Amino acid sequence: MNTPQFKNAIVRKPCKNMVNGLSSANLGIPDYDLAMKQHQNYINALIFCGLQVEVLEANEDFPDSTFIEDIALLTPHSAIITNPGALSRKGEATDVLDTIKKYYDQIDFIKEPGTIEAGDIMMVSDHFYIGLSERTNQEGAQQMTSILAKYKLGTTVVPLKEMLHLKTGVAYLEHNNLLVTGEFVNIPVFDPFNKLEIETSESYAANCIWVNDHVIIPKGYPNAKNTIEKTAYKTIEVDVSEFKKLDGGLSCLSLRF
Ligand code: CIR
Repeated sequence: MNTPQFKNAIVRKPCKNMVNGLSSANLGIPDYDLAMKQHQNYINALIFCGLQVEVLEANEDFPDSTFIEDIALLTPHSAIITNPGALSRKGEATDVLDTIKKYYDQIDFIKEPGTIEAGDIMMVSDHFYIGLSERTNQEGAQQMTSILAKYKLGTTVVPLKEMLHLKTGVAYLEHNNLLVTGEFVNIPVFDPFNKLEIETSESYAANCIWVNDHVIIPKGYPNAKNTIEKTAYKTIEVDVSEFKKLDGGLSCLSLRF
């Protein structure tokens, strides 16, 4: 399997209206000023890992728009603009399209009645695992499968029971290593991987990102950190407490390609 090297990332600054973002976390209202600082630290970590980071201005019309991962899947071959399942997030990609066009000639779109949020899509080389969730439906997964097939990219569908998105509970760290927690620990579809289990009390740390052989992890999860470091990765901790209040994690905050 090829190990990718990411060169670019696109992020979007949090908006003040993030206090009205979707949430089931019960952790209180996010502090916008602190979120801005944490977002800058996140950008710095991506830069440290060698990425060129394009920073988009906030969009107050969409409280969850800082979670830019969900609105597009950027593969080495094409960009696919998703159709979020959350009503308040539909249309979130519109003002990002021009930026994506700078990097991609080939752009495909998921259309109604298909819905999909890219937090439900995990890339493993030229294969993509697609979570079926409250945000991603069969039709959305089917459309995504057909689009990816044009580029000889395969898919496997993974039904979710509890988690918001697939990548809320799994993260591919390359070299066949897969972080897993909760409902994903024992499902056979992930048996071919070397599973690194994250205990339930630290499950938030299962959403971390591999970026060019560093792993960016959320601050405050010592056992997860230890597990990842034991598998020979260098970790970078970033505090994302204000995004956790909106059910968002490290992967959600960027498009990496
Ligand atoms: C939402 O519910 O859509 C946002 N509050 C959080 C999105 C997190 N995105 C992700 O897991 N990829």
